[in-house]
Amino acid sequence: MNRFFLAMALPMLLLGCRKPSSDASWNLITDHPAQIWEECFPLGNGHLGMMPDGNLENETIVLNDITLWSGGPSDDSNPKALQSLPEIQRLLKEGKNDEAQNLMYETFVCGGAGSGHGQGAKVPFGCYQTLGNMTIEYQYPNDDSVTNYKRELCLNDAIHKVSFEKGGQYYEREAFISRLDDVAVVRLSGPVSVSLRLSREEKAEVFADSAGVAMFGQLDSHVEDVNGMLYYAKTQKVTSNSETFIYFCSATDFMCDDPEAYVCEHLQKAIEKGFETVKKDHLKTYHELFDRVELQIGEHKENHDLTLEEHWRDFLENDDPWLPVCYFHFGRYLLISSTREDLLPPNLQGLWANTIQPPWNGDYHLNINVEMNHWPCEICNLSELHLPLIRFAERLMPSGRKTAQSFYGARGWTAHVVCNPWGFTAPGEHPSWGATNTGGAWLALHAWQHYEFTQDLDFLEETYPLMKEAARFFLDAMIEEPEQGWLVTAPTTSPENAFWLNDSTAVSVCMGSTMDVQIVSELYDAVCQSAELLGVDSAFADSLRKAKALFPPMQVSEEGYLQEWLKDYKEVEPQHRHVSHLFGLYPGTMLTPFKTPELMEPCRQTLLRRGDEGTGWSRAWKICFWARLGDGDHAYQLLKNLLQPAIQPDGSHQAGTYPNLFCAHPPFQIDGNFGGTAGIAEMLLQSHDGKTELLPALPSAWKSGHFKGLCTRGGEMMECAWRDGKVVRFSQSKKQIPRNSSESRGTSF
Ligand code: FUC
Repeated sequence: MNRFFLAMALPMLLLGCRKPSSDASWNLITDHPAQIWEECFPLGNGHLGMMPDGNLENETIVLNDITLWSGGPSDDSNPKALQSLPEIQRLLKEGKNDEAQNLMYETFVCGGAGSGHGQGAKVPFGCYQTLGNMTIEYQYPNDDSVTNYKRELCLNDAIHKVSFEKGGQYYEREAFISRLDDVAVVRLSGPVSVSLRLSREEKAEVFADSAGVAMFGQLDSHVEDVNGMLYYAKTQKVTSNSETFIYFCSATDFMCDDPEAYVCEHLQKAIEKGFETVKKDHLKTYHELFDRVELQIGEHKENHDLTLEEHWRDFLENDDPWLPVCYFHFGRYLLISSTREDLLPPNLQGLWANTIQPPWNGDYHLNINVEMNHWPCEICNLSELHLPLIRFAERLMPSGRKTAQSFYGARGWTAHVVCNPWGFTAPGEHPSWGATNTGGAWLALHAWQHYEFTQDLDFLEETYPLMKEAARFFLDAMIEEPEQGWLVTAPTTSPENAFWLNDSTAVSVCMGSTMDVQIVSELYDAVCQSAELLGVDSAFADSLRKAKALFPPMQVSEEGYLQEWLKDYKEVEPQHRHVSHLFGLYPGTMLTPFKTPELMEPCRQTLLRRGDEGTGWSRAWKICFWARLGDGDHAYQLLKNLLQPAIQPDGSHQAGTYPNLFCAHPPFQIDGNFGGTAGIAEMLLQSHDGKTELLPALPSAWKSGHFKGLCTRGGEMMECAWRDGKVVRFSQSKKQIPRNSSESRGTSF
């Protein structure tokens, strides 16, 4: 364990920091077109997304728009729920969890179809959908064979390139999506003529004229008297001398009143500006975000032309650090590419989906996934990209209040597990996974975390109601369990594990799961601290403190691990992918070597019992846990497991990483990318225990390196260099508070 505490090292600070070389470029390179979607490199500007396959004759570019959702706002209340709540709670108090769960199947689920058991496209819940495909057909002057084919994504510039030679001619395709101009642009050079098509499996009318190709349609809402979402997409081709430029934009009526006007205006502006200016502005706005952080481990390879496959082999066989560092930068790239202040947070697939019905509806899952998507935001200096999630949570409040009232008779707001941009906050259709009601509280804690890292009191004041009302829900809804008189959530689950009741019946529903205790404790603390900082609500804060004193303590099982439930039940799946009861270790901050030294060994035992496997995101979470435990080598082991190639020789998919570096649950789910990025940062810098620690969990494989721009709670940016595993230089500077415009609040439900 290599812990270097800032407080003890002030003299070093004065030595200053020699500027490390920062011109390392991070390019994902391959020498062949993509055969499957998970080989295509993603482009995005937080609104529009593109994944070109780089094919020679017929190139397919999968298109996305982060706002494109089917479904619509629906009434998800269930009149039977509140009536049956006392009976469910009585059964739980009597230890009849199985009977409580059975009753919940009938009464304590959302009214209606909920998330449609993953088939949201058919029900009001809806799903995130692909926008469709752009197909570019290329006609070359000769049919000579192709040499020197290269397909690459430059993370430093957010530019995708395909280049090759054919018949003695050099061809290049360059693509990027501008954040500033909100258009995608492709530049094609070389003697080739191209024709363009837009297509979509359903709900699409396509119209082509000399000005370009437009595609528009309306998705199904499946809600009576509610119109489905309208979208409009258009591409225009501009030819000049030996180059062809393709401009593309799309919009929906979720983000603006008139999608067609939005698209035409943006295309026209960009075309008038011209490719070079649009590109210059793209680079400027992108660099402003991406260049905030540097990370380099070991010597940067001079050979810039190694393919991703070659780097990957070097990592798996020789522990070469290029791949994990690139994975870290790729995570920052994905975050910048998949969200922007005024729109939606990244969903289960970020903003990249190639189907009408993506896995799990491509939705916002609140029992780990969407939160994990945001773990890198603060530490990786992309604070403003946290705001779409926090605004999303604020927009959930009206429906969350109804859910609190109609299911629990409680004030405040709550949200459960599955969630969409239409404000779905009710329990899911299956109590075994859908009954956890700390989803809203977990989201509210993101507002507190944003404050901790930015120290922005205006922001805290603005978002205080989000946290306060989330806390109020639990003040009303928690009940006293009969044996110890502890205050607990009921009914609830420990996502998404089950336990053996009386050694024979597998049940999920319970009272006071450890994760709930931890989330609500941290929420109450955050509200009390906020109230103090803002000089408000002292009586309310007192009521939270009093209630918290009655929460169950953390309990250690007979076998030495942290108990997942109130009782020492045995898990149905001891290696379950969720490690919910370690929420307090990460992303929470209540279990630390400083505050709870006696619980560090039980946390370790919990992790050993869960094992080092699991879905992609589960491995990413475990990197973070081991980093918080200060065990860099174990964190590194999990990083290695996360970076296992997902596609097997027989074509099957396993947990790990796809050829384009997308995380494989499997299938592709972006949470693991973000969790892995946050985990790497957490190995290098921690700041949750009232002090800043440099290299708190440095693996022995990472002997030397430097980072710059990672952030701490308290609003500092850190720069640090190390050699032989020891800090040789560091410096810190104040971070600027990111812009927090009230215009970024977007559509309300
Ligand atoms: C949670 C996880 C699943 C999956 C789904 C989208 O429910 O338990 O593994 O990631 O979200």
